[in-house]
Amino acid sequence: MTAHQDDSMLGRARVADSPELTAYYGELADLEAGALWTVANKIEPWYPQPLSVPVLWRYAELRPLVRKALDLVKADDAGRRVVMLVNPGRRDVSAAAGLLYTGLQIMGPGESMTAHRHQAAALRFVHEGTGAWTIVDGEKLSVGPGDFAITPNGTWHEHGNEGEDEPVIWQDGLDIPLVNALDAGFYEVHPDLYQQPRPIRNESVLAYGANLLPYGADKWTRPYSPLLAWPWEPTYQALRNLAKTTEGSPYDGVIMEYTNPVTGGSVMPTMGAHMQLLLPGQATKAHRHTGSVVYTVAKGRGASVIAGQRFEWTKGDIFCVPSWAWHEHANLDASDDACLFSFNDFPVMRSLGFHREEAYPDNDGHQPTG
Ligand code: GTQ
Repeated sequence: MTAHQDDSMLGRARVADSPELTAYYGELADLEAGALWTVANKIEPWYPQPLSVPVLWRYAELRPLVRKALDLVKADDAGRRVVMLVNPGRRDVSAAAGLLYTGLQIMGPGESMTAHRHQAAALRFVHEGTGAWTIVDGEKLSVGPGDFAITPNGTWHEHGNEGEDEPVIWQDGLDIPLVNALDAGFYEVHPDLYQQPRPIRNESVLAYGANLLPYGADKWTRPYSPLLAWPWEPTYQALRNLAKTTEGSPYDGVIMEYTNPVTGGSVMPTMGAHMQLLLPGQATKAHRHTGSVVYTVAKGRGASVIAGQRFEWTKGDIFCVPSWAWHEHANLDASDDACLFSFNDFPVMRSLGFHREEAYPDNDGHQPTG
C-alpha cells in the first residue's frame, strides 16, 4: 500500500465509534437512513475490490458431470441443460466472474429445445460435438468445435443437436448478472414455441464472413453484429497469419477481437470476445485492467498467473480473471500454439468511461508466485 492508500490518512472517513454515535446510527436506521462515513471507505474503495476470485475449472473434471446431466434431466424440463460455473465470491448472483455468467450446456443427439428471448445477451463457444445448431431470429446456424456464435439481447433463439451419435457440449456466456444488477431483466417464451427458420443456413456467415461488407450493410442499425457466427478455422488462420507479422500485445500475445463488421466494434453492446494465440513457449507480461474476463482454452496447454496464483490449463479448461487482477499467460508447449478464447464486459467499461489499464511495474513485468 502506498501512503495515500492508508485509510487513517486525512481525507478519508475516520470517525471513531461512541455510545452517542451508536444510538444515532440506530435512530437513522429506524428511518431507513444511514451515516455515509460509516461505509464511505468501503463503498468508494481506492481501487476495485472484486468479490470474484480467480478460478480454474478443469474440463476433464466437469465433463463427466455435464454428461451425467443428460440422463438426469430432460432438456425440455430443464429449459436449458446447463452446468453453471460459479465463482465462490459470486454465488449470490450466479456469476463466473464480475457480472458475467458462464455454463456448459449439453444436448444429446437429436435433441432440440423451445425458443425464447430475454434481456440478457448470450454467446456460445463450442467445446465438442458436431451436430449443434441454433436459430437466432430466424437464422439457422450450424456450429462445431471452436466456433463462436452470438445471441444478442432480445433475439429469439432455440438450440439443438442434429448429430446422430455424439452429444454436443458448448459453453454459454451471458450477461445475466449484469442485467439483474441493473434490475432490467425480461424473459419471454416464443408464442409458437418454435421458430420457422429461413431457408438459408448460416446466412450471415455467407453474407459477412469474408471480411467484406455486402451491399445493403449500411441499412443495419441494430446495436449488435449482423454477423452471428465465427467458425474456428478462419479464426485460427487469421491468428496464424497475424503471427507472421507481429508478436502481438506484450500482455496477450497475438490477439484478435471478434467484431461487428459494420462498426468494427464489439459484437454486442455488453460483451466482447477475443481469440488469442501464444506462440510455442511464449510468455506474456502481466497487466491489469477494469473489466472481467472468462477464458476458455481452445487449443494447447499453458499456464496463467492471476493475482499471484498460478493455474495450469489445457484444452477445454475455463478460467476467470476478475476486474483489476494482475494476469499473464504462458504457452507451456515448446512446439505447438496455444489458443485462448475469451469473453468480457469491456464494452460496458468503455461505454461508461470505466476502462483503465496498467502494466505490472516490477520484476520485468512478471508477478512473483508463492
Ligand atoms: O441458451 O438461452 O446457459 O437463457 C443460461 C440462460 C443459456 C440460453 C444459459 C439461457 C441460456
